Amino acid sequence: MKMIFRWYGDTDPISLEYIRQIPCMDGIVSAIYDVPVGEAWSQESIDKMKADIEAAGLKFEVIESVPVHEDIKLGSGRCDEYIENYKTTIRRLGNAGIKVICYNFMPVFDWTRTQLDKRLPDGSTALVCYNDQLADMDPIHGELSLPGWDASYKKEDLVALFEAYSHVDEEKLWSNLEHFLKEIIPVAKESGIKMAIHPDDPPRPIFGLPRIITCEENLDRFLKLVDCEENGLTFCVGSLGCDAKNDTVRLIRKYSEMGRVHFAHVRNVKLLPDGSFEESSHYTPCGSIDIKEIIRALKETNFTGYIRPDHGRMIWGETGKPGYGLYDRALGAMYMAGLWEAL
Ligand code: CS2
Ligand code: MN
Repeated sequence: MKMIFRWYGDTDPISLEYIRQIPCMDGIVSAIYDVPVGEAWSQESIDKMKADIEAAGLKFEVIESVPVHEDIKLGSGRCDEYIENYKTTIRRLGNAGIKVICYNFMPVFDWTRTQLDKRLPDGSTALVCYNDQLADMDPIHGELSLPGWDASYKKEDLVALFEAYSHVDEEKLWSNLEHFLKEIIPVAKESGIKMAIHPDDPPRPIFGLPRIITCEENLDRFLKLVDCEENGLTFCVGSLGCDAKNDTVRLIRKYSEMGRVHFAHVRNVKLLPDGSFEESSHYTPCGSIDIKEIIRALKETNFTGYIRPDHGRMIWGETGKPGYGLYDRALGAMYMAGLWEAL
């Protein structure tokens, strides 16, 4: 496995120098953030990011994410043009030596939580998703108070998007995904890149919007849409694991054995009886997922892909981007590296 760390580019309060000081770190996973969704990334900005990361003594081989424009997920509007732009970005990333691209196919919202700074008994803060609070949120009729997303959409854009998605059920979303994959996977193959879809987080429909990358049956279906290595997974343990029906240890073993896991996101969550969840430290006793068995499954299937600590708590007085502080993610990375070494 190759351990990498998510970095948000020049505006990230965490420097590349600090990341390099985490002993097990091989490289960085990042993205070009100043390009509107749907437009192609310039070769220049990709090459500059790579040069900056390499100058800091780290590798740059994984992207998270190249976002998929809503028109592609809806299969309408400027869909074809945006797919062509996506292919251009893939080719340019291939030119720069990128090996894996993480992306997701969640309508409108990426990860969803009800609070980003819930204080845990030990004084740290974490991201949480409480079902009763989620049920009270209504991005269309109520105040849009979705933590982490308030600034991303204007109210009128959201209303239009929800209206557009009212004509897209799960089956339509599947066929739009299939069309997208049939277009881009051959380009990824030519470019030496493996695509790695990220599961929906949480893995169930929210606000009436369809979600399909959620469970074993659907992951099997996804992999068969285009049945080749380049059509693979970002196995996000914490996203899939916040549905108690997903046996993440068995699933990661299964898909890693098939050679279809190119990127693993590892974090722990504490599941509550009503299906709500709180993010916890990576350390197995702190959450509901057996992280030690996750690492064992990867080890025993000879996993050679990339792995990163996913969200961390805020500890030791750190402030910054929720889920993406330095300290707890560094602890998580070292915990995983320690398990790997011991195995
Ligand atoms: C990430 C996702 O922060 C997170 O939870 O795992 O936002 C992830 O970057 C995207 O879903 C991938 O496209
Ligand atoms: Mn993830």
